[in-house]
Amino acid sequence: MNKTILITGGAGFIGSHLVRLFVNKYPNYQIINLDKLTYAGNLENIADIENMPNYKFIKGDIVDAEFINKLFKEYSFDGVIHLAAESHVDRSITDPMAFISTNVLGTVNLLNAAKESWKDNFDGKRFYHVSTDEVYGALGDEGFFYEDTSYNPQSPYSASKASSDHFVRAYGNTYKFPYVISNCSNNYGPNQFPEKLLPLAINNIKNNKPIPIYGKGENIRDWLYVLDHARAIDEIYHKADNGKTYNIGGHNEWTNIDLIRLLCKIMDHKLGRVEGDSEKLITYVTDRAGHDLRYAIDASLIEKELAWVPSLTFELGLEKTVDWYLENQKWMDRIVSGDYSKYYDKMYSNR
Ligand code: NAD
Ligand code: TDX
Repeated sequence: MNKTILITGGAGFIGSHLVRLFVNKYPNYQIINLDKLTYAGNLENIADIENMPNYKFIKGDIVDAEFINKLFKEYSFDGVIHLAAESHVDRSITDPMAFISTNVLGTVNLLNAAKESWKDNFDGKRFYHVSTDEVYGALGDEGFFYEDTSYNPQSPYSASKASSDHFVRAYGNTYKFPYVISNCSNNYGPNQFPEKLLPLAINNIKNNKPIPIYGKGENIRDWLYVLDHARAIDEIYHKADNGKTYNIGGHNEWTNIDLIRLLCKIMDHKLGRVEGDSEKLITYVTDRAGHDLRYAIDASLIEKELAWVPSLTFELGLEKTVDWYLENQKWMDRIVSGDYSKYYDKMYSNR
């Protein structure tokens, strides 16, 4: 093994795709997946690689500084790719403290442990913080987020991610700590927890339940297939200079309502329904508080400097995604039979 890399949050949606990519692509890396297994963490997401010789799972909480410090002493990591986070905007509106705890304190704990572990020599070491486009705030009808767009977070979730980005850069400036950051747009694909718009809608359409659309459905998101995000992280981890930030996005903006109409059409076809049937499930509900109008990433820097581009068209990616959820009904059933139904009732019954 020529490198030991810690990936945090590897039992979640994006982390599980990244862990699989690294374990398979880099047999000479020892990949340690650290995850607390919150409601969003699911070892089923990575069951196919659990016995690989270069992979190990450790259950643990990044908020527990003592545990994190011990882990760094035990493993002497060469690199950290940090994805563990509370990730759902709606939950951040009802419980901001959990976001401050994991996203801010947890990140600073990892920074401290890495700084201590690497203090004699930063050469060849790297701390990669996986962040979001939401730190830049909301756009109007025009314009894009660039790497130097000022931060203007609008939700407790994005404020916590912005704060953690600031800490990473502050460690870079103050201690010459070796870091990179990327800010990515909305991901979609297999294994996404069904609190998020697309898997929630897929599950509801399948079960003939209302599809809740916040406000008028006019908010715009820029969608990227999850494996393309994982590929971008791989490129940045291996090729970017220290201190760099890259925006990652799909050049793929959709209003929520148009996105859901396209999804309904695909699902009508897959489920053998008459075209237009699933659209009847669309239900407009009370808007999300402080709902950001539009996100749009300018990804030209990563395209130019690292030759990364999305590999899939959106229509193909969405179809693959729908196929995965329909073929993996048991994965969804196990989630929705747990605490999810309590969450769903609380979040949607009064809207
Ligand atoms: P997710 O909610 O699916 O997964 C998060 C994972 O982190 C889970 O496995 C969870 O168990 C783990 N975790 C949470 N708290 C922890 C703690 N205290 N200690 C250890 N592990 C903990 O999230 P995701 O959608 O896969 O997002 C991963 C990262 O990517 C996050 O940092 C998020 O901000 C960022 N991001 C997500 C998107 C998106 O569209 N989903 C877009 C851009 C950036
Ligand atoms: O039931 C819903 N109805 C609805 O209209 C849900 C859950 C969402 N929406 C809207 C809100 C957003 O405009 O759909 C859009 C997408 O919502 P989410 O899936 O909750 O994603 P978003 O809030 O855009 O944030 C996502 O992308 C950026 C991830 O959850 C973040 O972790 C990531 O940083």
